[in-house]
Amino acid sequence: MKIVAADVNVTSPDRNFVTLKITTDEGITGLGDGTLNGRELSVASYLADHVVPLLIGRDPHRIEDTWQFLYRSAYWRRGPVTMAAIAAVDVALWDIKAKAAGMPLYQLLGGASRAGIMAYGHASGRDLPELFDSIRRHLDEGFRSIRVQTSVPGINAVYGVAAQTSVDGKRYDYEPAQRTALPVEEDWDTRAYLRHLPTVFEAVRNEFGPELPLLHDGHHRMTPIQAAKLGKALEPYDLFWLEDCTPAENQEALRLVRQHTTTPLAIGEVFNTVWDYQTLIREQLIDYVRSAVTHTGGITAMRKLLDFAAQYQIKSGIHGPTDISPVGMAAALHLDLAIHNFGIQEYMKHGPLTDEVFRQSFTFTDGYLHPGEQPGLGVELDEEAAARFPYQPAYLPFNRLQDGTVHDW
Ligand code: EZ4
Ligand code: CO
Repeated sequence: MKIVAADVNVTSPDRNFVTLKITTDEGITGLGDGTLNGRELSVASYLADHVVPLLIGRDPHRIEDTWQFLYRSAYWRRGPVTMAAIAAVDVALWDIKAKAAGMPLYQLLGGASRAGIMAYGHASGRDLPELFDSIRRHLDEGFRSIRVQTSVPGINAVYGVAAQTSVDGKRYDYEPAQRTALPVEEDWDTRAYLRHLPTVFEAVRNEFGPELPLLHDGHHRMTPIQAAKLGKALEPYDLFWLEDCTPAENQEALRLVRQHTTTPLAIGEVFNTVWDYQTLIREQLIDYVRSAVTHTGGITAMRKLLDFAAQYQIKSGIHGPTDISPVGMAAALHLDLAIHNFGIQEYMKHGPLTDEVFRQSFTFTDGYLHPGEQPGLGVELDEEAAARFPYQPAYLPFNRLQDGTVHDW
């Protein structure tokens, strides 16, 4: 087989998505997700300008060779734009291989290791009544694990709270990127957050009991000692995980957090290679790997990363926000089903327009996702529908402290 075409599609139903479609001389096509929230056009350009010309004429079955060729021949290593572009190619090639085999992709990855994929949803509220309603709604929808985010007294806009007014009026669940010409400015106060959050988890445990797995995302805002303090304060409420408690650049920060708390730690949604985890995994400083298939070089690289983690009893918690397209989600689901060290899968439902553009075969039943039995990934791109939603600039917000200092968002 030979690759005869590779086309980059940028579309904005509900939000922006970058999709690579690879076509073979046998008429089989494969899809890959290259969406990088707020920086979509950079990946589209990296693909169209530098990757597509290299793909034409190659054998689509040679996935490992193509991955190594794209990674090593660029000379410049890593980085989210490069790794998202490589992921788009890698996932499209796996889609093609599985379609050629007439099997759902998870079969080529070793077959199912479980019946379904436990997913967690995003509950949030500006106050406790609103948060409890949101948790109940998620339970009604079937979720059996729930992430909890709330507003904090004294802070106007906090990451993860869906009911905060959005500038464009279009938040369909919690989508932090907004279609504005400039990034929206939010505010932050770590001490106010540290005082408030344990009271929220105490109230949630009192209302919903001890069994429900609860998660929380610190979204990179604490120093190591603050994160250690929060982890300790949350121990009575038995979190499934505390995510991104410190900024991701410094792996050694997790040593300090780890020394002080038994709250399980998850990190990695902004990482893009196994190297970002070297210390974290080898020293067993984390419990869950949060990378997205889309931002980490695709299935080929994620499989190796998760196999490395497995040697240390560290499990998967693959990133699955709305900025991962249905194609990227499908790739995650096939991997989740096949690997042994599966932990949990993040699942935020996409908006209705996204579902018009991407036809999907996955199911969500009683809290468990399944990628379905279609050959390949099980996702089709409706290019006519996609063309109705041209790219719209959108940015993630940023934070300033009370005195005006820019803070991690
Ligand atoms: O803010 O994907 O755990 N999920 C998250 C996400 C991220 C967005 C950024 O694009 O932290 O909501
Ligand atoms: Co996160």
